[in-house]
Amino acid sequence: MALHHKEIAVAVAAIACSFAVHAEDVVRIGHVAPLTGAIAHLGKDSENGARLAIEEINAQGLMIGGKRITVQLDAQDDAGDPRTATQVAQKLVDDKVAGVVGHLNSGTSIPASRIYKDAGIVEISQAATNPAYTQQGFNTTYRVVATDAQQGPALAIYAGKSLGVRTVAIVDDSTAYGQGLANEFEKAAKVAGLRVVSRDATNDKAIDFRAIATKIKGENPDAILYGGMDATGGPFAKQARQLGLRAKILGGDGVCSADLPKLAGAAADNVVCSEAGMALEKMPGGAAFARKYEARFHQPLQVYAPFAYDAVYIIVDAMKRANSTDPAKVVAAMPSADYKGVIGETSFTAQGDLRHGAISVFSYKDGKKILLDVVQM
Ligand code: ABU
Repeated sequence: MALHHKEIAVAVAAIACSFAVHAEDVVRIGHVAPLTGAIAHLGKDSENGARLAIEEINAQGLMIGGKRITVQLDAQDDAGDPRTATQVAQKLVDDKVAGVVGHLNSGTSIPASRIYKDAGIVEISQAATNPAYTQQGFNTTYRVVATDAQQGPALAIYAGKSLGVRTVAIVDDSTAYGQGLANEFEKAAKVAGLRVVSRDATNDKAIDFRAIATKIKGENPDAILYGGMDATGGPFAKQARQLGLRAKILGGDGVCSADLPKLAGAAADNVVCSEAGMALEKMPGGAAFARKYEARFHQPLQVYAPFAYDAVYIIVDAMKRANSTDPAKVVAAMPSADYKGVIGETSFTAQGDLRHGAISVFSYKDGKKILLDVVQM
């Protein structure tokens, strides 16, 4: 039967209306990390954490402002590259995300943060530890990990007191993170009475560390602080062992992954590293989170998944308290965040740092990461 013009117009209007309602009810949350390159495994781990949170939130059903909201993950790859990070940040602004979990690296989080600040969109880094990230005076910039101004001293004090280290060489990967951690460690080591015998720099794409390791072997330090990620820290530890260095290798959270033993081989047993948060086994929801994560993704979590997971919930919690998904209202709700999640209770200083951070110290034995100590900040 043929439809009249009026009936067709009503049908078209109804379809258009249903699309409009659907579009309004979808809220995007961005996630940014390196999904390509040498630390893609860390980026994917973080993305998995964010994805898990969003799947749960949608399954539970989210009502905001009297409307049913579906949260969509806007997952982006910045390749750990500062220039790509700013392009990706602009894409997320153009996508009209309500908030961003990211970026993973300090060297990407810092340049991207200005773009989110100018757009009035909250950014919660799941991993960036360089102190400068939150020192820019932006009301949109937050993180759910401790800073290297806490991690560096915790490592130096642990090395001096618990490992009996008296002399230390320092190597960094010339990134904002690696260099920043090395600086903070160096200051604290000197205060703790350790003697810093040398300072060297490599880069985050390096694969051959034999020249630096050979030079340090001649200096015979008790330990070497490596400021960088596991993709270079693992081979550094492995090559140092092959050259016969006896020094302990100290690293920060970038080194302290589940994959380190794959990258360092047996030399992982010579590594002592820290995480800029509570150890998974001590987190209130850590064990349950690890089970859920492994059931969903069929792999062990690396480091940052629980932090990205809670960061999504913190943004959604801000939406609920604001009763709005408007980014400006989400930003306005962030200073009063007090969220109890997997990583513990998260509330922020006026600057956007954690009010109550922790640093956890680990070693490796037979390919397994072992908790040595937790320092509350
Ligand atoms: N915190 C280590 C990995 C992320 C960063 O670049 O800070």
